[in-house]
Amino acid sequence: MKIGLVGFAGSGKTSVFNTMTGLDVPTAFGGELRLGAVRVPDERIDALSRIFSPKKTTYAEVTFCDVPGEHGSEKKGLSTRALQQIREQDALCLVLRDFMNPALDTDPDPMRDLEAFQLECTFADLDLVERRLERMKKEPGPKPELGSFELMKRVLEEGRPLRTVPAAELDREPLRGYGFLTDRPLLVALNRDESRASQPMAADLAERIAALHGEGLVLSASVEAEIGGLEPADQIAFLQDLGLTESALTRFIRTAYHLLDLISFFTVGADEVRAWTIRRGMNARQAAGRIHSDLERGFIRAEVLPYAVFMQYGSEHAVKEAGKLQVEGKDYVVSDGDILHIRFNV
Ligand SMILES: Nc1nc2c(ncn2[C@@H]2O[C@H](COP(=O)(O)OP(=O)(O)O)[C@@H](O)[C@H]2O)c(=O)[nH]1
Ligand SMILES: [Mg+2]
Repeated sequence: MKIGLVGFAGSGKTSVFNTMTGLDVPTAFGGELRLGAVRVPDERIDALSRIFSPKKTTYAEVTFCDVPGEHGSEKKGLSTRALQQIREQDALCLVLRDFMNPALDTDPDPMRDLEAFQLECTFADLDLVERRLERMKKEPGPKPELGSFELMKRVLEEGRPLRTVPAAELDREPLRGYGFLTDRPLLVALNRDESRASQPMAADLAERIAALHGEGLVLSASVEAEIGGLEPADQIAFLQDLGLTESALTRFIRTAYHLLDLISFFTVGADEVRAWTIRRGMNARQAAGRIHSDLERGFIRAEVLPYAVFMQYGSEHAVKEAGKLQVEGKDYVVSDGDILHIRFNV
């Protein structure tokens, strides 16, 4: 699962990528595509780790990808290669510039950049849809996808992203291989300079993002970079000076995680407290398979302990005494925050 940091050159993608991954990629224009694993902060794991004092604590991770977003041949728009790289991402995080960048000759205008990006993605999708429709017309025999493609053409011609079409109206399953850009989950990060980091997003921009069925948030890559280099005690004072209460990074990473429809279940013990990532809707047996294929193959049952219940009783023993331990079969749909013990036999 990859989340692509996308957008135009100079918007701060590499800066955001560096603060999240702790890497130190040069923030020059262009550059290469980079991948970085990012730990998903989770207070529940912090709390479980305090209780179990395990030898090892493991957080969930997501992969972020810094997509250079080079311009096309006419020095504007995105190049074919950039669009192809964006197509390979599971979710898109559009970084919009809202600070003066001396290397660019235009003032920041996030709405302009949002519309430009949205338009490029729409054209790229429309191009795919139209070409496929042309081919379908020439092919003999049944065309089960015709209705879907005609619907997508109408939606895109109206300037709407495909992600706004409800699942009941468009069957995504046969469309997976196409990699439609406007169907990807979208997170819009407005990248501000320090002085305006605490101001909320302008209402018109927030409304536009909502209309595109995206999620929006404000951050400042330069603030995040500075926080990263400070001692914890200094971090709070630094944030307060800027009118902020917390780093935006935690919220950013968590939002991206949920955008992918990912949830975490936990395993606990003296050796390790660990968060595991699954897609929402997976059952106990599939979840067991994330831990080890033996657990999936030899699955017998899952002992389930929702995090909130565990915290209410304070220990596994107390939960059992109270008769609150759930014993579930393979079809049980795992919830975010479930603590699982898989019983298996191979
Ligand atoms: N003032 C300010 N400058 C930033 C911020 N984020 C990035 N920059 C600067 O903008 C320039 C381009 O940033 P970079 O991360 O390379 O953008 P990219 O082309 O989207 O990867 C660099 O000089 C950064 O230092 C920010 O939040 N505030
Ligand atoms: Mg860059």
